[in-house]
Amino acid sequence: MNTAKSARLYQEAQAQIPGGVNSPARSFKGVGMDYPLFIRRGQGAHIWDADGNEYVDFVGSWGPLILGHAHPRVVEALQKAIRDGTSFGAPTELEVELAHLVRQAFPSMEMVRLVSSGTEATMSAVRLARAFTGRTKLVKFAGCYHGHADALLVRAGSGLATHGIPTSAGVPDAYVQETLVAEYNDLASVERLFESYPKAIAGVIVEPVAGNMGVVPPKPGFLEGLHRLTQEHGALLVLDEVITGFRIAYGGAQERYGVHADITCLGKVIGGGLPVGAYGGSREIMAQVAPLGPMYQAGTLSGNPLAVTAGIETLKALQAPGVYDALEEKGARVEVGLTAAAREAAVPLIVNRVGSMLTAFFHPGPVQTWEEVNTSDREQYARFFRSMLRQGMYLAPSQFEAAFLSLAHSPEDLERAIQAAKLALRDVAQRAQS
Ligand code: HOZ
Repeated sequence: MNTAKSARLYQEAQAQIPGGVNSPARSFKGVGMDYPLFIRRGQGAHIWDADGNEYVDFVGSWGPLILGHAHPRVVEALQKAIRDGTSFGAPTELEVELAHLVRQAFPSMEMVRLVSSGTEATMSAVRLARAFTGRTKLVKFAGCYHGHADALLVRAGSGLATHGIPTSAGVPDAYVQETLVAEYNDLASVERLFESYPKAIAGVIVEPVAGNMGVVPPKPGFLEGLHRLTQEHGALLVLDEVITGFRIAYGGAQERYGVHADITCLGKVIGGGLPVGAYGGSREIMAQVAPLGPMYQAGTLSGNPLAVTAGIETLKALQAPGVYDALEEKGARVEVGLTAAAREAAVPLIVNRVGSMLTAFFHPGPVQTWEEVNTSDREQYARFFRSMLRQGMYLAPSQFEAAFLSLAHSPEDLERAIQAAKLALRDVAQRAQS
């Protein structure tokens, strides 16, 4: 595989952009490669790099592209919308339409504020929980990642876990003191924090299905327990559905698990590949948000007409009958195929999956906590990744991320991926023996 142009672009990028990437998660360092691929275009489930090599894409821009790349419906709507102007910094009818679609899908979001990214959504949600309760402390979970706002970069997953940065430099100690860290899928660890800090905790923020430490589903009762504990202690439950919203069901984890959120954060799929985030909750909570109330949050490009157009078209496409059954089926095919391939190669591997998001952990299993995730064999993942890439399969360059399937992945794409995985796992097994 010739990737000379990516290598050259990386040289140029490094001179101008820290680490040559605009987000650390994109670096290939965690999988032992010298440079990331520079991507030139995508169509359906496929992408092409700067050298013209084609790959089946299992990253999907880290989740937004549930319809696949350059979906005709989204492209056509964007082409029309762009003729009317790209940004007004004023209300538009489109924003009202997207807000309406979001509220229909998430009944707990009686009001919704649109922002431009998942990071903005979670950062604003935390501020809102503090404004509403008049408390300052926040509970988050080790290995969960909620974007890069200061309060949330404590023992975080995703790129921080990949690059061994448990808590970011530059976050003042005073902020770190306000962030309490519990263990995912361990209700007792949350209970202990509520006991230790009575009437001080504003909220608990959680990825209802952890996706940023790789996929870790909630144990039965975990989300319900968080709801009960927050209610008992006068705190708010903030569900970060940036990944799971419109992904694991149209109404996200709230629909799939029947759990209630006080504040919901959305991103990724609601922008259909353009930058949109959102947060929302009951009318009473959202009445805090300026100009209704005293909690300030703003953005020049919030509700941007192009971004909102891509979101609206994506959500409407997801309303077609059978969409989530199809995603479930594709996910199951990959899970079964990978599991069988690992057994055949005698490689300890467990596939964690919820719908169309999944992670193959190089671990004998079960993987239900951050500690278990963290004992996965990252070297084996890296070897697997490199072999898959050579065979035209583009995976996340880290053991601590999810793979995403889209409606565009064909049965042939998935079959090819499973065959490639067989070879890759054999390679992993041979190296393990040598
Ligand atoms: N949430 C994504 C990774 N888990 C973000 C991707 C990025 O940081 O570029």
